[in-house]
Amino acid sequence: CGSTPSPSSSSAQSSRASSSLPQTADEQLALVPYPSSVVRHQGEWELGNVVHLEAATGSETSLPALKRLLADLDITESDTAESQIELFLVQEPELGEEGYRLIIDNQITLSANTDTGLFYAVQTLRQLLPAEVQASYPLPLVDITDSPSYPWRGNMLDVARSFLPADYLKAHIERMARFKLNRLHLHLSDDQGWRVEIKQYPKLTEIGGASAVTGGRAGFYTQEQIRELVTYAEARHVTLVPEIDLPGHTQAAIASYNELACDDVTNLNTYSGLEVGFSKLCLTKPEVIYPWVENVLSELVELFPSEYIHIGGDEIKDPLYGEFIGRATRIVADLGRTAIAWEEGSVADNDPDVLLQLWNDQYDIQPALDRGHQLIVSPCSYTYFDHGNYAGQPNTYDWCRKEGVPLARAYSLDPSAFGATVGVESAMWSELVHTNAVADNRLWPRLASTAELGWSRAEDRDYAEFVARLSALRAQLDALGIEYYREPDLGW
Ligand code: TNX
Repeated sequence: CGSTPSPSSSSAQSSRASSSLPQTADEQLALVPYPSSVVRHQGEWELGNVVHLEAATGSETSLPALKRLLADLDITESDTAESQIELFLVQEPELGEEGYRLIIDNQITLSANTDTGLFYAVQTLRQLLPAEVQASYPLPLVDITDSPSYPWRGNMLDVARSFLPADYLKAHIERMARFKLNRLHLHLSDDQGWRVEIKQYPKLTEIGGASAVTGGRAGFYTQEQIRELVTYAEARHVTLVPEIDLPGHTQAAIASYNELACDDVTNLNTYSGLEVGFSKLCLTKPEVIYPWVENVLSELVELFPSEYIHIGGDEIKDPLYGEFIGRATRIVADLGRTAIAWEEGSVADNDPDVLLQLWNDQYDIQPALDRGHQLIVSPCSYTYFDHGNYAGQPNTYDWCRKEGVPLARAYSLDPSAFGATVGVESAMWSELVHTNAVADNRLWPRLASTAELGWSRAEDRDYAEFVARLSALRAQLDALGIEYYREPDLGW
């Protein structure tokens, strides 16, 4: 048993290696997202079924992640094993906060400036290995140096129209982490439902939490569940970014606390339809709504350590809208955090550190860019995964793009084309997504393209290569239990 160091080590960029390794026809390694630099050497090295781990202090999430990987492959640990995997912290400014180096020669060496970087090195190692237990684990001789293009590599789940149980979120966080995605934006409130327990306003979940879109699931996360999810996500370097959608999309809140609506509003019931843009907090009752907004957001920041708190701001017309957004973003700032608003919020007088989330491909965001705002790029014709994997897919929307958002389209987004951006986020609205299986179908494999858009350099992206690499990772998605769409481009 043990390891077999390879005799040869030419430093060719890419060289012929054994077909037992997961790699594509043009010999790219089957990695998604593809690393910034991959130097291949001829030959292989075999990881034994018993390994010796050397881990520096500071690997508090990466070492457990490595141990999970080894356990999944029935690889055990022994101090006397010949195969060695070493994790250690370095100081290499070019690797940044999230970058890492992974060297496979006569051992496996993972190094990074941070535990986050080491965690991503482990994810890369995982993709180089088979998804299931095997008799042996041959690996390519390789020197990978890798770091992301953008700090924000996100996915939004609308859990408000139709609820997704906490167990699904956990599985989803793990799946995201495998592809180095690091922001899970939770759309926690909308007309059809309120999904997070707020102790000062119990009716939000008693009434708003019991409602959902027709055919969808009701429910809510208790504060205890949120805390558990936050801890789980932190161990996977995923930040949970909460959104309370204000001042529109608030029928569930209004049905729970009628005083939030103007006195002439007659519809004070919960709502299960598909319309948008009909409900709003009563902006002419500042003495009622602002204390409520402050109280809700202050409980929210207690629950979510995220630097950013999303206040929504989409699809609502009101003469006092701009003033509301300005006040709401300042409430967030007073709580020590930074607000995010959907693009419409750019009309308000916000501090330039407020992030704007662009969703309409045609929106004129330039004035906000000129004022120094940065964007999360989510143009609907590329990133709205409630749109079909193909034109006419049942139970999908097509209002933004008649042809739907096939994988090739999703992959063709250039996040830098919209101006200063912190990164990219795909969005799964759930008016028409009512089960875990349908959520999987809408999210995968397209979310792998979001991951690559957020990580790799635009000039390195090639759809044919991406497809070949992702196709080779099918067993990894299967092992995660993902009920993905069988994308013909991938041969699935
Ligand atoms: C637009 S784009 C919405 C959501 C809907 C979605 C359906 C945006 C910020 N809001 O309220 O769920 O379209 O595709």
